[in-house]
This record gives sequence, structure tokens and C-alpha cells, in this order.
Amino acid sequence: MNHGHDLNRRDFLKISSLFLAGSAAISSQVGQALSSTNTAFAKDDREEVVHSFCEHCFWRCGIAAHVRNGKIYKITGSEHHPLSNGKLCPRGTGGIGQIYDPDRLAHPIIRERKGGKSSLRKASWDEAITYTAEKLYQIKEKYGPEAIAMLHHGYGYTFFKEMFKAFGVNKFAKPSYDFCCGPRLQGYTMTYGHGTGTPEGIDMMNSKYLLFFGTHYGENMHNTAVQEISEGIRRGLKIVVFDPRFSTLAGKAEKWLPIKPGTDIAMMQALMNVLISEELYDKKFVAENTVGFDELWAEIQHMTPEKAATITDIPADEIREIARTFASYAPAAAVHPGRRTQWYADGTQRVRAIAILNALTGNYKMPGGVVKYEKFKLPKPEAHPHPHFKKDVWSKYPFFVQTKPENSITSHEVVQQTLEKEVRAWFVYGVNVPETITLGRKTAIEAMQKLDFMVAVDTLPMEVTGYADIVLPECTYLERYDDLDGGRPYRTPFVSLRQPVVEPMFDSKPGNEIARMMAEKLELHGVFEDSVETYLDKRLNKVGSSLEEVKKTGVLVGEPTNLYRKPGEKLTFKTPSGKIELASAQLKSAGFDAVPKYIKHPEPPQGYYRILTGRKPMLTFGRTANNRFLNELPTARENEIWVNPRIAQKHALSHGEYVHLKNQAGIVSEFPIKVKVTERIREDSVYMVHGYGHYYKKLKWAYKKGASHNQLISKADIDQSTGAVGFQNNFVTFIKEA
Ligand SMILES: Nc1nc2c(c(=O)[nH]1)N[C@H]1C(S)=C(S)[C@@H](COP(=O)(O)OP(=O)(O)OC[C@H]3O[C@@H](n4cnc5c(=O)[nH]c(N)nc54)[C@H](O)[C@@H]3O)O[C@H]1N2
Ligand SMILES: Nc1nc2c(c(=O)[nH]1)N[C@H]1C(S)=C(S)[C@@H](COP(=O)(O)OP(=O)(O)OC[C@H]3O[C@@H](n4cnc5c(=O)[nH]c(N)nc54)[C@H](O)[C@@H]3O)O[C@H]1N2
Ligand code: SF4
Ligand SMILES: [Mo]
Repeated sequence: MNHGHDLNRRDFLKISSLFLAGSAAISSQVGQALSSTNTAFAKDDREEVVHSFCEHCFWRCGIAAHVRNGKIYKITGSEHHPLSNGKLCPRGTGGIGQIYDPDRLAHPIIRERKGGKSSLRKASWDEAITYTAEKLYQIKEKYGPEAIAMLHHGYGYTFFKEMFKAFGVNKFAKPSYDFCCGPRLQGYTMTYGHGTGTPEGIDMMNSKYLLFFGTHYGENMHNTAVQEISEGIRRGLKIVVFDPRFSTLAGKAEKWLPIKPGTDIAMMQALMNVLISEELYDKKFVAENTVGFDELWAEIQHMTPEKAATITDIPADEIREIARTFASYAPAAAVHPGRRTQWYADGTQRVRAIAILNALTGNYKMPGGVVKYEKFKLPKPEAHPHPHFKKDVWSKYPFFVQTKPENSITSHEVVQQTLEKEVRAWFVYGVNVPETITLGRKTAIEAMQKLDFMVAVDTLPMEVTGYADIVLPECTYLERYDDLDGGRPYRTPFVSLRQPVVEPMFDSKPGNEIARMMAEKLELHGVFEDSVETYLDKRLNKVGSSLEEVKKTGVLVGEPTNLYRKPGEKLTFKTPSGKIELASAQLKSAGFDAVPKYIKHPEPPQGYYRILTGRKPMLTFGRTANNRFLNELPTARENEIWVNPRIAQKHALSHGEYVHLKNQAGIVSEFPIKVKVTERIREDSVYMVHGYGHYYKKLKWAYKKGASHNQLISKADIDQSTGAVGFQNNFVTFIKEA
């Protein structure tokens, strides 16, 4: 097969409506489900409830899907699942809008080239899988397995991972590592010897005083965390929020400190400075359980509240008062680590600063402090032979976290290696590359255009599918089994099951079946059990349960974790020193700062503003962009750009008008965005929610709604320790509509 070097051939292609579901097809499928004789689900109007878990974000709450006449009509929070407690966040209830989305991918699609022109056509599964297997095989033979990379997000990837392992491919990247959880995991682990987890190990409901930097609960809707904070507030919890923007959480806080963006480490150092210089820290705990106190003090002694005030724009008296109050409530006080932790390439050190602040209070394993949850002891699935493995880790960054083996390289290294033609094929599972990838939309597209072969597994005709050679339509999480969600630490350890609520619609298939078909074509034997049910049953048998049993409630719940330390308990930490590392020798020996240092970040050019981003309660970017059920709420339909009134006046902008945004590199937003004039944001910054501005017309709902945040990102700052990427050193100005 000729895969030539014609760049034009990977032009963005528009999928014909014929290959999409369409509303007529939706109703006929629903009709079929109703009349089908082999369906296991209720065909009459008796209600049946199926327990499973949500896929609208990685929190994975337990859901109860209510089925009537073969159709899901309501999704509620599972009463049995510890992460839900009978409740869901708004997005969780919106699964109906995903499964019954009339724009869904309905058939496999193949890109064909004739006379230098490309077109897309419908294919059978056999043809699509044969073609995929052939191309991947050829590329592996010619360039080696390292020329193939898998990009993934979401919980259905595990079966593909197994298949690729057996095939010898071990380049797995997830953009969510780069932006989101990578620095947090490493920053925490370098300090405590363990991560903070999802849910984070902060005993929020018993806490008296919590500090938040950025982290905007109430907009970031992690269900369990929001429930725990609410319970904490009911019990008298006081909250302090450092955010350049008055967030929803700031609205619940005792204090909102509009900190200058990018100066958080200076603020954290100043808080430590007060704790130490006024001897408010837990001396006994620090002496017994930490190393590097002198090095820490040497680094932070210059960061007095007065000095920090000039950097952060927060008055010195305020800083002193917060540090003192924090100490007065300790150990039932903590700093929350946040989730999206890479902002300016110093995220790993910022998370270390958070961990150190916590350590100074002696709140480790104390009510209301930092806690370490335990996991349900579910044995790992049996390992498959993978004789072709070359390397476990492909990332060049010394503190890159390999979460085995789902993550072995950063997504920006994959992009870079693709531009250099080292990587030739991508297999993309649940990542909307143009709207998410690390180096901005423009670079992501350039990389995709260089590929010899690209597969996208998705449920919708998202932008990413327009660049693929093969599009494989996966059914939604409500129509399939996935692997068990087990081994995540929580106060009540659990194992939960994703199971089909209804059968796959159209010609879509579960990931586990697609991966199995690929393994068969590639002649990889023994990778999968006879069926996914057998696999799940065998795993559950190991803990004395069965698939049949767990299907009933969707979850197995273990004994509650012992969260708190006993008086006199000797603590051990899995760090190189066996103690909490206030100064890190491993960072130092690799040429990094042993103690987090404040580094000044670039300032916006004249007339430009730092572009900050965050979340909306009812949306999760690519996962919900086209979900009519969620997007019909007026506040969800489009994003807005938050502008301070004095800046609005300077640019003659009025509330509600539409503008285009232009970034520092001259990129202009494809679609206009509505101006929100508000005192809730500092003058040096603007704010918009990520996940809007879709440019693919096939997303009939999401198309052209608001502006795309990712389009305006063209500068990426790489954290040289973990390889994670910050994008908050991008700046925009306004272009008024003619
Ligand atoms: N509803 C909903 N919930 C979600 C998601 C979603 O899409 N929808 N996405 C999930 C995902 S993937 C993630 S990673 C998390 C992210 O959620 P968080 O971890 O809570 O996000 P952050 O980026 O920390 O927080 C964004 C806030 O940081 C502020 N901020 C920006 N720059 C700075 C700064 O320099 N200093 C300080 N102190 N604050 C700053 C912004 O103004 C904004 O209020 O949310 C998760 N939860
Ligand atoms: N500009 C900018 N970029 C960002 C961020 C930002 O704030 N701004 N946030 C970053 C963060 S914190 C994160 S975590 C990442 C997440 O970004 P991504 O890794 O891209 O993940 P999602 O947006 O969650 O998922 C996107 C794709 O998954 C598809 N999908 C949904 N359900 C399924 C399914 O069941 N099966 C399959 N196969 N596909 C499915 C959707 O249709 C969509 O194409 O984005 C990061 N990128
Ligand atoms: S937090 Fe919301 S979207 Fe995320 S898994 Fe839970 S219910 Fe679903
Ligand atoms: Mo994230």
C-alpha cells in the first residue's frame, strides 16, 4: 500500500450524514430495541434499574440507570456506591443526552484516496479491522513498534492497552497526565512517598479550615468532593480561596484573595515563613517525621509576608492572619492539592509546596487533615506475555511518572516525535486531539498531517475523527462492559462494575469487542478470555464474589479505611529517606531545586491579558460538548469571556457584546465570544471555560458555540522534571466585531 508523503491527503474530512445516526435512525433503533426478541432488557413499561458507573469524567461515580420500554429515561446516583451516596453531579444525570445523541457515529468509516483526493466511506467492521491490523502490522515491520503510539483518555482503553502490549507497542500517552494529574502525583509522591488520589486524601468533611489555590469546587463538580465540602461547611468548616477570579467556591468562603496569577509559590512560601518564624508549626511532628527542615528555612526565610505582598498583591497582614488562623485550627486544617495542577511549568514544585505546608501543621493522618485512603484488595488481572517489549518508559523527563503501562510518554513528546517522523501511526481512544493536545490546536493538526496512519475510536464525529484514516464507532458507556474499577483508594474501598444498561445501538461496538477483533486479526493469542463476562467473573471470583452478584448493585464495598493515626503511632513514608521530604535530595541530584522556589512568570504584553480557564458544572469539554440534555440550560449554551469593568472600559466593550480574541502569536478565535463584564476577575486576566468553539459541523449542537480555548493556546511551558505542560502563559486581546 502506498502511504506516500502527500500532506494534503490528511486534510480535515467531513463525515457524510449517511454514516451518522440521525434522529430518524435513533427512533428506529429505539423501536428495534423495543421489539427485539433477544434483548435481555424490559420491553414493557415496568421500570428496571441497572447499576453501573459514570463516564462523564474520571471520578467514575456509581449510577442507577432507569429503563422503561427498552429505553433509558433517567439516570440517578447509586445508593450503593460510596462515591455517589445516591447523588450525581449534573453531568452524571446527562448520560441520556449522550446515548441518544442524534449525531452519534453509527458505522465504521474508512478514508479512501483516489487520484490525490480523499473521501470517506462507510465500511463493515471486518473491513475496518482488517485494514487497521494490516496498516499497524506494516508500520511495525518497517519502523518498529516505537513508531506506533496510543493516545487515550477515559475508562474503555484498558482492552486496547492489553492488545497493544501483546503486539509489542508500549507508547501510551494521555494528555490528562500532562496538564492535570502528572505533577500532582509526582509532587506529592516526592514529598510523602504516595500520591493524593482520586478522591483526594483530604478529610474535608471533618476539617475546620481549608485553603484552596485555584481549585474551583462548585464549578469543578467532583461529586463526592462537593458532597464532602458541603458536609464540612454544615459542620462549621471555614474556607479560604486564592484565585484571581471570584469562583463559586469563593462565594462559599470566609475569604477570597484575588492573588496575582502565577505567584502561588511565593504565597505558600510566605505562609510557611510565618508558621516557622512565629513557631506555629508542629515541632514534634516535623522533628520526628521530616527531613530537610534547615534547607527549607534557608530557602524561605527571605519570603516575609511583606515581600510576598509585593509579588502576590495580597497584603502582608492578610497573609499573616491566614497563616495564624491555619495554625490555630491545625491539625484539622489543610491545603487542598487541586486537580489540574500544571499551570506554569512549575506545577510539580507548587504541589510540593502544598504538601510541605500540610506537613508543617502535623495534619498527616489526623481528623480534618491529610489522610491516606486504602484500596479494595482486588488482585490485578493476569499479566499477558509481551515478548516484544523494548522499553517501559519512553519519556525523556527524569521525573515522568509511569503509571504502568497506561502512561509511558507525554503526549507532547508523541506530537514532537510525530513531527520528526519517528512516530508514524496513532491509535486515538477518547482524546479529541485538536481541542486538547498539549501544544495547541495548530501543532496538533500539523502532527496529524504527518502521520502515515491514524485510527480514532470515538462515540461522536468529534474534530479528531476528521483527521483519521479509520473511525471506529464505540458504543457509549451505557451500552457496554468495561474493566472493573477497582484499586482506587477511598475512605470506603470499593470495586465497581460497568455493565450494559441497553444493547449497543446502530453498528457501534464496545471497546472490549473491538480490541478482541484486532487481536484476532493480528494473530495475538491468549490476550483475552472467551468473553468479557468470563474475564470479569474470574476477576471477581478472586475476591469471593461473581459477576452475577456484582451486577445487582454494581459495586462491592469493603471495610472502611482506618484514616487516623493512633497516639504514639510511628509513621513511615515510602520516600528515599523514609520521611516526609521538605527538601528533596532526588530532585537536587537531578539538578532541580530541592525546595520549591518562586519563579517569576512572563507578564502580558501591553493591552493583552492572561487567559485563565476552568470548568462549568454541567459540562466536561469533549465528553459533553454535543450533549443536548446538558447544553440546553441557558448558562451552558456558550462560553463567555470574563473581563474586569475597567478593562472593558479601556477597550470600549460592553456586557453581552460579542468579540473575537487574538492571542500573543496573532491567532484569532475562529468564532466570537460573549463578553461578561464583572468585578469577579482581576484586571490583568480574563477567564473562559474550556470545551467550546467546536469547528466540526457534524456536531450539530456544539458547532460554533463560543470560542475555543485550545485554539488560543500556542505557547506551552514544559516542566523539565515531570514533562507536564502549562499553558497559562498565553495572553489575549479583544477584536471588536465590525
Ligand atoms: N463540571 C466539571 N467538573 C470538572 C471538569 C469539567 O469539565 N466539568 N473537569 C475535570 C478535570 S479534567 C479537571 S483537571 C478538574 C479541574 O479542576 P480544578 O483542579 O479545580 O481546576 P484548576 O485549574 O485548579 O482551577 C481553575 C481555577 O483556577 C484559577 N486560577 C487560574 N490561574 C491561577 C493562578 O495562577 N493561581 C491561582 N491561585 N488560581 C488560578 C481560575 O481562575 C479557576 O477558578 O475539574 C474536573 N471537574
Ligand atoms: N485548551 C485546553 N486544553 C485542555 C484543558 C484545558 O483546560 N484547556 N484541560 C486539560 C485536561 S485537565 C484534561 S483532563 C484533558 C482531557 O481531554 P481529552 O483527553 O481530550 O478528553 P475528553 O475531552 O474527556 O474526551 C474527549 C473525547 O472522548 C470521546 N468520548 C467520550 N466518551 C467516549 C467513550 O465512551 N468511548 C470513546 N472511545 N470515546 C469517548 C469524546 O467524544 C471526545 O472526542 O484536556 C486537557 N486539555
Ligand atoms: S463527578 Fe459527575 S460526571 Fe464525574 S463521574 Fe461523578 S457524576 Fe459523572
Ligand atoms: Mo483534567
